Amino acid sequence: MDKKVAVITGITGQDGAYLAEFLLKQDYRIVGIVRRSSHSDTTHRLRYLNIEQAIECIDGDILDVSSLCRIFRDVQPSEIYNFAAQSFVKTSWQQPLLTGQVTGMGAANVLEAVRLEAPRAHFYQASSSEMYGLARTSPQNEHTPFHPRSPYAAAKLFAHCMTVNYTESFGIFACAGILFNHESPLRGHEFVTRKVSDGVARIALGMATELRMGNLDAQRDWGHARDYVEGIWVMLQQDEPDDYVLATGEAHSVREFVELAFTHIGRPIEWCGEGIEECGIDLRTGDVLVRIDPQYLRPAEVHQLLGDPSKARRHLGWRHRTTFPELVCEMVDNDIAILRDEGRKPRG
Ligand code: NAP
Ligand code: F7E
Repeated sequence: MDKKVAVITGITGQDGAYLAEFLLKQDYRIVGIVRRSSHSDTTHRLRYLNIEQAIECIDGDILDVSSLCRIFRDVQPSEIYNFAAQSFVKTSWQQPLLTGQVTGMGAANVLEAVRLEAPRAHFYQASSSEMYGLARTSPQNEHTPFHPRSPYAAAKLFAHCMTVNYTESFGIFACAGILFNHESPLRGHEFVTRKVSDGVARIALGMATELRMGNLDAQRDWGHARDYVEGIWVMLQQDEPDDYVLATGEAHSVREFVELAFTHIGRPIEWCGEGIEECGIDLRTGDVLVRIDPQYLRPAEVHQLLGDPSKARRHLGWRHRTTFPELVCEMVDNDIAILRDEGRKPRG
């Protein structure tokens, strides 16, 4: 039997890399769309997972429909995963139009290329729990109304609606996974979990003395990216397209994440002060390890997100495996290992 062929946009990102690793184990041929960059090391996550050589990377950009049409025509994929996006919420206030173009219109471009060149392919859109924003009810499920709070969330909502519309209008098999935050050692350093795991690792190794944070009281439903890409794949194996929430069903605050990370390196902290005067103090030495820095606050915060993944459990048989403490410890241990390795490399 011929191999199944998957095209992944955003393959150089966290989810693209983990999905590629998973699909290789299912014996897929994998084509990754990689945008042009002036530096050569865009595939470091694929290398970290030791799969770089097994992937066919093709130049393309989701802002350029002609590149998408060319690739879909040549490759004739059975499955298309659209992960490409400007995905950092904070940046979306500084670059709202670019975020709208890439995260919103970019998805519409991919859908249009699917309609024109690969109408029988199964399509996945990376929708986001950020679309719930100022949610009216908790936990959030597939029926919860959306209230986007950032240009990123507004762009994702446009892409989400277009995905539903392409199924309803053209009969395209298009699924949107509404995914709550998922993290890993491959997470970008600007996101809060990786910022904390890297910062705490540096403090553990004596390479830094403090960590500067924004809103410690924000709560998120954090899972592990490796678990979530399996749920994404199962969505595209169903007989009918549908939308699913993937989440753990547990919310934790940024504060809890920070506390667990410091406890893990044997330097538990206690909190003192209020507002931007608040700080985290090392229980043993009395040193200030965490400070609040207003530059990390957002113009409009999403205070709490908590997902209800029961539809995915019922219909797809999916559930997360990695617990919150396991995630925190894995990320901190990984950053300690990376920093130690860098320290061992010869200089020059
Ligand atoms: P990520 O690590 O930020 O990866 C984003 C990817 O998009 C990168 O490969 C990036 O390429 C690529 N990209 C950006 N602009 C592009 C363009 N114009 N053309 C082609 N590729 C472009 O994101 P992630 O965490 O893996 O998330 C994957 C998707 O799921 C994103 O759409 C994100 O918004 C969504 N999502 C993520 C979460 C989460 O918690 N991780 C939750 C819900 C939804 P470069 O490497 O060249 O920058
Ligand atoms: O922030 C708070 C911040 O940037 C989480 C993306 O993958 O998930 C992600 O979006 C929370 C926010 O992720 C800092 O204010 C406090 O409340 O890690 P984040 P995000 O905004 O939730 C969704 C589902 C996506 O779809 C997105 O693509 O943490 N926070 N202090 C901080 N955040 C950051 N980045 N840095 C801080 O110092």
